[in-house]
Amino acid sequence: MNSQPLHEQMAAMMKRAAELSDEEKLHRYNGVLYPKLLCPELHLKALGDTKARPDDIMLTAYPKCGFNWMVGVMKTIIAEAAGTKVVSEILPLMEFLSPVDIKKFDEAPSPRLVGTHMHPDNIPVSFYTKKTKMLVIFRNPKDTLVSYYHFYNNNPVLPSAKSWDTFFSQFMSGNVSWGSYFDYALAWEKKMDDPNVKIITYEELKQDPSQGIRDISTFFGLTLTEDQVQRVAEGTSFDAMKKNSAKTHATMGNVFFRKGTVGDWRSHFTPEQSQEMDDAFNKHLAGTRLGAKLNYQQYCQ
Ligand code: PPS
Repeated sequence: MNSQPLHEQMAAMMKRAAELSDEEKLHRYNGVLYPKLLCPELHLKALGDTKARPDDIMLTAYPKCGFNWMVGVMKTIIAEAAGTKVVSEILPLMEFLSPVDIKKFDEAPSPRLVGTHMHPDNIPVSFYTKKTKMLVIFRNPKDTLVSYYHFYNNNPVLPSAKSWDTFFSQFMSGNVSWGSYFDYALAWEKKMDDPNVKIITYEELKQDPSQGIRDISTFFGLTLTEDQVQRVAEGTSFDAMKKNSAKTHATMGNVFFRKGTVGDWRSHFTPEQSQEMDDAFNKHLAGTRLGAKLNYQQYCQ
């Protein structure tokens, strides 16, 4: 929405971030923490006015679950799919939009690519009433926590994590930006039967990117040949996206594309922390369909 070049937008944001103390960087809105510079109250209040359309392409994820990967996949699918002209792009996240940006969003031609980290109950209601298709990407909570820890330490708009142990406790209690992983997961679990919602996991996409890309394109009604599927897979591998990240994410490229692996938690968690996460998973998600889809035993134990 912003017509300024990306590197200039980024530089301006970093300058404003440097003027804030860690304590000033987050604020609460309706009980949930958000980065103040990116999601000021004015923007969060205005979000509810956003008018969805049935042909919007919505990508949604809890922070650090693979949102930017999905953006790359979706953009490449759209570019490859025959006859598809893209798109008004409202990214990175709709909660960053000012009221003026929301007006531009309302006027943008279809189809629009939109994204959000908002809890599903806080996604503007029109995305449900208009039956917009939403792709949700999940990641196992241990790797999500590790990725978030590094992001706090390397993204100037967020406060730096005081220590690993402190950040671990904050994540477990939901005192991180965009709130609790488990609240978020439980809310999507309730929507798993909605035909307009598709949940995929970081781990399944990592294991078989081509199948993930076929499933995603089918969900959005976009047809790809096998050659196109392979091109999307190659163009959106971690290495390819990291290599291109100075163009797509300016100075923050190496921060958004950090390591891109499954199981990094093993070099961070103490046995006690691992047990605490296992207990939380069992309490909240064991026995649920989303819990089964996350394949916790395989990736987290
Ligand atoms: S954000 O800032 O909340 O939107 O972060 P998000 O993009 O959701 O997640 C960042 C993590 O996704 C990894 N990533 C990838 N993994 C595999 N393949 C590709 N192409 C890819 N692109 C991004 C990124 O490296 C972050 O994970 P970590 O574990 O920190 O490396």
